[in-house]
Amino acid sequence: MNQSSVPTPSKLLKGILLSFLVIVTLACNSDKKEKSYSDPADIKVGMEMNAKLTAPPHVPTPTARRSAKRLIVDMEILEEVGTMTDGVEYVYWTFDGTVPGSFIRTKIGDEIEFHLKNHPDNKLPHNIDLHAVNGPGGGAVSSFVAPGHETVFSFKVLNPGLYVYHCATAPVGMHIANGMYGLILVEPEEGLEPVDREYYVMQGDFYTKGDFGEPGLQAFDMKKAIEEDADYVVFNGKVGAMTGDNALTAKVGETVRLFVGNGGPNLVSSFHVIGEIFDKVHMEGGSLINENVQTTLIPAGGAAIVEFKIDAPGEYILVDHSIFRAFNKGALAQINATGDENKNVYAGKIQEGIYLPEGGDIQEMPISEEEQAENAKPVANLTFDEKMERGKNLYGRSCLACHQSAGQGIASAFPPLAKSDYLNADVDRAIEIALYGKTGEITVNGEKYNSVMPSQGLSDEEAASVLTYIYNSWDNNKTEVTQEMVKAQRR
Ligand code: HEC
Ligand SMILES: [Cu+2]
Repeated sequence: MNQSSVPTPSKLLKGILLSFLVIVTLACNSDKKEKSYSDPADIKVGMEMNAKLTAPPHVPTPTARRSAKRLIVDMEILEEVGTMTDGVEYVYWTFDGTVPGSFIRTKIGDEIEFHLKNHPDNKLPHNIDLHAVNGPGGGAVSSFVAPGHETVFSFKVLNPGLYVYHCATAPVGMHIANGMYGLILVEPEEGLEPVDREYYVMQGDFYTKGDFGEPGLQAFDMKKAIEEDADYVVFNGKVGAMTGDNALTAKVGETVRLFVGNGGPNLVSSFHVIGEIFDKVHMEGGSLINENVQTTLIPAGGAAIVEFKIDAPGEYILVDHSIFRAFNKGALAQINATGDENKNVYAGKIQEGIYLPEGGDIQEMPISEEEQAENAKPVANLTFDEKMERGKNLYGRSCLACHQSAGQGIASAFPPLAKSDYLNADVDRAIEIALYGKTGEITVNGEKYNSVMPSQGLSDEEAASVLTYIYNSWDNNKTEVTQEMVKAQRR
């Protein structure tokens, strides 16, 4: 054996020390964002500060440039009637009057002094369970508060991430189903990376005595809630909270960050933005970042932070990709992006042809015998206002997906109903189309369309309402369509 190859004890020690040094330096170099604390519980807090809370879809300003503080959070619980969708009202139970409740933005090490007030007009006691709390019930145990009272409790935020808060008063499911949830963000010491826009979006499922769209003040339905048979699945508490005039906005070239939560109470969200790929997802709202994601799963009582850059102008649609929820239960929101086109990224339509595998015949929407019987039932004539209300609702359910939110249509595919010369020229023809669909070439406002509109299976009353709504919107000629006019066009 060659003696020199056996290290002496002193050589061995040197070797160990050296490699240890290398490891330590490497570790230090790779961890540039070195933490200034070893245990977040030891972070000293500075002066007291009142938290600025925001209503959805807005979020408070970043905390990167401030130190940890004693942060006073003030929240008021309100039970009040709100709008679920046009013509449908619901008694929401809320944190600060909105669903979801106010967004709370904190920084790791902050000591939160939480003031929870239960308005004297409220009927029930409530409390709050914040998933950002390390402590019994996430604060629920200390925050139980009767109407006309205020409770104060405090906690220190130790784990960076995006967390759900919710009411946890029995029956817990009912308090959550009525809208008692929101998000609290705990930023890391260095803050989140700066972006151009941040928004607050939270999904929730609702259970009403009447089915989707049934007008009036709708009561909570416990049986449907237990069976997880949701009538509404919505973003930010109602159908259309972020569509049309309320759509979120962004500009081409900007980076957008969405703080997305899911209050449940029951359903898991397959969160997707049509036309975008998430450059980054902070999975489950925690520290793990995934890249290049199409759809991210957001559990009930969970959250995610998604980030993307807007590369092309247009409408981007936020959906729960359990897709009937999006088009039939309300889980749909919109980002309108303005700016210059970038043909490199999206060239638009470069060729157009017609493909009609079924020979171009009008396709019938499948319609059950029950529905047929329902449609044949005579209904009392509605007033103009009633028709407008019902029509708007029906438009959102049956026509919007193709003809778009303001009747503007989609170029080369779906003709506009807004200021449509074709529509305004002949009401009987429009009734026939609403009843039986349409195929073959037509010209609307100088543009040719040659496509298929499937039959919509409308009752006389529905056709009269939706057409009255369309004729009395978007600069059309204000025709009022009656059930008699519809009957006359039935084949
Ligand atoms: C699946 C998509 C789709 C849906 C849903 C739909 N339409 Fe259409 N609609 C079309 C297409 C496509 C045409 C053009 C047909 C053609 O080229 O012959 C059209 C044409 C029309 C026209 C005549 C053209 C114009 O612009 O004035 C009217 C009126 C109309 N639709 C009303 C309605 C109403 C009312 C509803 C809801 C009850 C509805 N549509 C739902 C696709 C749709
Ligand atoms: Cu409650």
